[in-house]
Amino acid sequence: MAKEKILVTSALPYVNGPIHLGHLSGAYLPADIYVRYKRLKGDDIIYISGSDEHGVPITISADKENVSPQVIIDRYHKLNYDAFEKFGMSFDNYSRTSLPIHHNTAKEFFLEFYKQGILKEKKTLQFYDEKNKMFLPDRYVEGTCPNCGFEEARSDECENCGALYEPKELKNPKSKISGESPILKETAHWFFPLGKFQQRLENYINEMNEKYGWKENVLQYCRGWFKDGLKDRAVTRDLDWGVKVPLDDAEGKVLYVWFEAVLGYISSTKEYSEKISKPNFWKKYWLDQNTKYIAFIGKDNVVFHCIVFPAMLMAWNDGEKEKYCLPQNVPANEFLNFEGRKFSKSRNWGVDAIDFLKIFPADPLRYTLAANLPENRDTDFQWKEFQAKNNSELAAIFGNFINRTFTFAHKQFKGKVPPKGVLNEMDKEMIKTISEYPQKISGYFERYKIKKGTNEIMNLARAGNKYFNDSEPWITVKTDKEKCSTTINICLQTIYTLAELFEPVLPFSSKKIFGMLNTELTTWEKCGDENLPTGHKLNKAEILFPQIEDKMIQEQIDKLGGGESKTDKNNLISYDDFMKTELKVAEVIEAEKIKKSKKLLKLKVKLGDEVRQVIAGIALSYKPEEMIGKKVVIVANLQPVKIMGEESKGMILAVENEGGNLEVLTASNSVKNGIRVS
Ligand code: B3M
Ligand code: ZN
Repeated sequence: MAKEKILVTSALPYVNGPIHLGHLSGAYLPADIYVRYKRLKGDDIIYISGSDEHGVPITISADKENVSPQVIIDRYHKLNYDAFEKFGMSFDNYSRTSLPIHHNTAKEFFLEFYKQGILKEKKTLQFYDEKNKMFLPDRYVEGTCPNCGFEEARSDECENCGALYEPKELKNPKSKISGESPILKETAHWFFPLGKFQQRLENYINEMNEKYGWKENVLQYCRGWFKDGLKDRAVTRDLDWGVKVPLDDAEGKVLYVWFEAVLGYISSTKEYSEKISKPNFWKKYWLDQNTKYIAFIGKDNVVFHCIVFPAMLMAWNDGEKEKYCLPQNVPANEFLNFEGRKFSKSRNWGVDAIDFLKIFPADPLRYTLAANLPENRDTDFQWKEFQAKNNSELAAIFGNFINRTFTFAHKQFKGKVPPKGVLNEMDKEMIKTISEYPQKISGYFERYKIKKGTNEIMNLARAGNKYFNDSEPWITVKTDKEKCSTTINICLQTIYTLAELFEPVLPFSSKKIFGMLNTELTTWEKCGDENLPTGHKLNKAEILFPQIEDKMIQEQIDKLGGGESKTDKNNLISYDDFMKTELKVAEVIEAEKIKKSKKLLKLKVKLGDEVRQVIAGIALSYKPEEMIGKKVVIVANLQPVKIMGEESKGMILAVENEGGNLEVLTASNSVKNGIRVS
């Protein structure tokens, strides 16, 4: 097969905190496995990423700690860089968007669009904090979503229902800095005409999908955006941290973080070119329409990589200068949850990559994550499963196969690869399997099915163990030494193949195995039964995957969720405090949907003689008619509130189940309405 020229990028993580396991399994591990695999195939590939060091996520973290943004980015850039290194990420370059090379690249793009006349300057009303004399972009304002009633919605976008709106539509806006209600003040911004590119973007995505098969989840997101119609997007913000808008009349304005962050892929490649003293090297990848550009991201970044960034590149390519390649595929992953819930720093739920890697080696984590990647749906990390993957698969299957084979080779054949004799059917079958395996795994990795590929490689280790068992070398060593010699030869060749195929997933262990085999890793294609010549000297075997004891896992589980609330006495409430909350059983007698809301149901419930109205965010999990007759538990003495114009007196208790649906807590029919839960 002809060698490919490939450019791979992984999303640039915001450096407002440490990356956690969810990040690793979204945009990093799958990319690294793909890149390592492609390198072994001998393709011409470059792998690029870096830190996203601008934007409101950074300035808010800095404000919280009362330090400058520079302190935050320096701290977390280093921390994440180290975590990635320990995890075995094999970036060719890991840059920072605060570098001059990036600022210049971003300004160049802005100015090109400005000169082309496609940026529109518009006056808009923006939230402004009068106390602190500053505009409040993006996450600096929180309020109630005008569409679904979600109370932590951002100034122009709701994370809960995905609605986009004008800041003036947000209800009860509060400044995150002063806590006060901001005013709306006029300010001018530059807008990129996304709508103008809609047709071309649709054509581009359709064409790429037809040629290269895009993931269904990614196509769904894009179609959703197209259906709503693409609108002009402001590409500047009133902030002083970021890439300054390169125009005279733009004091106090920077480029919108997303506008410049995606260009970070280009500037990181440029930085690499400078590091290797070949300043034009980046052009070889970016400025060739035949480059296979693959952008690995998490699902929350789809719109920016499939719509905004391609539109920007199209706009640049419309100009007089060089032409950039667009992403050929964007294999975005869904999310990884942690022990059944979303990762949450504030609730101490999850584990940071760097903390994990201080206790456990990288390969068992890489394997556990790879075997369970959220490729098509959200998946879950569980400590016990991590332990089982290490002990019952890596150690008991793969490690055991290597150990028993090496033990035989050293004890019976003086630590040398013994010759093959006459082959029986089982031997021939095993040789056929190992020579076919690389192509089989390629079939998965080429289509970004990393999870399936990883699990299939472990199946080869299973097949190796079975072959060992069925060949009974512990018997043939006494009865038929030539047979025994054949078995051990084929097992060693299988180990070679496994070490090669597992290199992308288990790079550290693979390296050790090649050390044990006293040879080097060559290329993906070179698999089969002739890699280790007869008489080749082997090194001593070492334990690759030490057992992870229950105690170590339990210690980790005990840390979860606890944190402050567990140790901090102040978070405990007294019996009297608890009794202040009146939980009561209430029967639902009427239920209807609230118009304009996907999530809310309006319920009439009966508590003894009293009938009252309660608004509940359960419409995605229950049809109105399913609720009628249910005896639910409500917080009965909650202050009444208005949700989307409807009064709500009380709150219904519900839990989220494994599938992410809500289940309301109910009492049986024999319990009377209005009775207190205690
Ligand atoms: N920094 C979002 C994130 O960290 C954003 C990605 C940028 S990719 C150019 O999740
Ligand atoms: Zn909403």
